[in-house]
Amino acid sequence: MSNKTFTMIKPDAFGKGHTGSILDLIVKAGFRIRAMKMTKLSTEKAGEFYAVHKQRPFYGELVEFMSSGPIVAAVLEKNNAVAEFRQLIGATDPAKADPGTIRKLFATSVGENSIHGSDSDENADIESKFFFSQLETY
Ligand code: 3AN
Repeated sequence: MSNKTFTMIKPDAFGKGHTGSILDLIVKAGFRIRAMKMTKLSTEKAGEFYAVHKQRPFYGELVEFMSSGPIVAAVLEKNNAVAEFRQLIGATDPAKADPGTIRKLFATSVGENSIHGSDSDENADIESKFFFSQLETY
């Protein structure tokens, strides 16, 4: 069990001005921000980030959406961070997400679901390094 996870506030939530509210929920849930940046992914970079989903039918749509506008990427720290954060963001499909979760509050569809959270310690590490150098992580 590691104490770090990686997140992105996705273009839908960023575009609707929910970044501040989402960061507030994350901090109030006890996560400490260890790295953070606002950026915009190229289609190449989005494709690379989601390469594990290359064979899935929604891959093209996902890459297009994730490169459609700015995102905020961050590394978060808390005990049992990966599992606790996935609980905070809720199910992939916002219609199935528990009340009070970030996806229930802000997301509109399974594709445009407002926020990413790593699904394992290994992926948290890979995803953090995709966005942040050691110098940018505290
Ligand atoms: P999660 O983000 O909850 O770990 P994954 O890993 O199954 O979910 O999917 C990665 C991303 O792919 C999701 N966050 C969502 O944006 C997109 N996605 C997943 N399933 C679908 C789908 N059926 N249609 C469109 N996009 C999808």
